[in-house]
Amino acid sequence: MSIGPFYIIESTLREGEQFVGANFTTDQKVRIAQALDAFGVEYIEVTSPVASPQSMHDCKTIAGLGLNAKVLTHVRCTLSDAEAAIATGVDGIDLLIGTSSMLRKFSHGMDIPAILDRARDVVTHILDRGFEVRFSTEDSFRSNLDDILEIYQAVAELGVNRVGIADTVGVATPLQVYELVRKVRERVSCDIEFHGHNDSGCAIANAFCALEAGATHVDTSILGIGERNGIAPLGGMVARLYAMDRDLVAKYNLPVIRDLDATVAEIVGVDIPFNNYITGITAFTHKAGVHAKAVLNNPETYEILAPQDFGLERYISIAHRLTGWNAIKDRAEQLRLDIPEEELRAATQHIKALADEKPIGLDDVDAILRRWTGDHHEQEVTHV
Ligand code: HCA
Ligand code: CU
Repeated sequence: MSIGPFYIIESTLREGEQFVGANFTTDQKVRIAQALDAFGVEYIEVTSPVASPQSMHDCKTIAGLGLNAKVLTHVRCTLSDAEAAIATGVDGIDLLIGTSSMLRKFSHGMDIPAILDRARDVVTHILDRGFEVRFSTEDSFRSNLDDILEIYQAVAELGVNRVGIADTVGVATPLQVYELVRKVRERVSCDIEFHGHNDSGCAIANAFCALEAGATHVDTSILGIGERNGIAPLGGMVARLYAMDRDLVAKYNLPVIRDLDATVAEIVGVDIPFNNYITGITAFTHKAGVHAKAVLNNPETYEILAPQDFGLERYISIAHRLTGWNAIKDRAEQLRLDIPEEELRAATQHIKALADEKPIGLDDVDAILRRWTGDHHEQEVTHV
């Protein structure tokens, strides 16, 4: 399986603004947009200008920053929303309409022929004005397959740049995503975007499978923020792609991920989860003696991501009962202590026994190693 050319639609400033903790100021949005641009995402999606007066202002502001990334705004499939979007100066417009029976009944009340009519009007209107258009069906996986295929085909024939598949409720599995993208691929020749929520933990896998099946665009947000528990996180998506082939993400400035995660975490008032992809505090920490030994010999033994490629460092944890003498030896070398192997092995046993008795820290290990050299010398002195 391989992945063709793909593009990231970074939606921290749209889907991410739907995260309960997000109340971005204009300045914060500008900071985030500029950092995303420095990272190198191809698209930045911002909240609809009709959401509020500030949203209108922010949409225009981001569109006017002169970023390398194309700026998109995300609106309902109505002529008035489309008009408002056109007036902001964005590069493209992402249209969305609900196609599941539930959304049709409880949201806009239109049946499929009415959706098709509406799509025709709005898409043509935007294309005539020279804007890039994407047309997406909300809750695609709980929509009738024939309905959405018909809609995709109709809008593709009108000339949209992309059709969008949305797993709005995070219900899809990677295989289902793969199959649906394949079916859409057979029906349309335009680009295909995938937007997937993470309610059941499949967001990254689903986005990745979409690309494997021939999708060209995937939506992400920083730390995955969005409605409920959000969508595929940018960092995790990059980790997934890098793990398949580093060259896939060579076009991005990877160390910026750390700043992006830290900045957005601070702005929305959350901590970066300890087990986060790339930037979690333990993402490059090795512990067990067997792991530590192998990583010291060759990091790739237990690392599919090279921390230095992300401007980060690995950490080998040695102050615990699972430690091994190779890791302790490495620490002794860092401290410039010259301790013979046999002694190091004995010191390691001592550290393990002590860690069984109580939690210990690196300071304790260092003190033991220093003492061990001392003891050792004293013994030699006594022997002489
Ligand atoms: C939402 C809309 C959306 C849109 C996705 C898209 C979704 O529910 O707020 O435009 O592709 O998840 O369906 O985010
Ligand atoms: Cu969404």
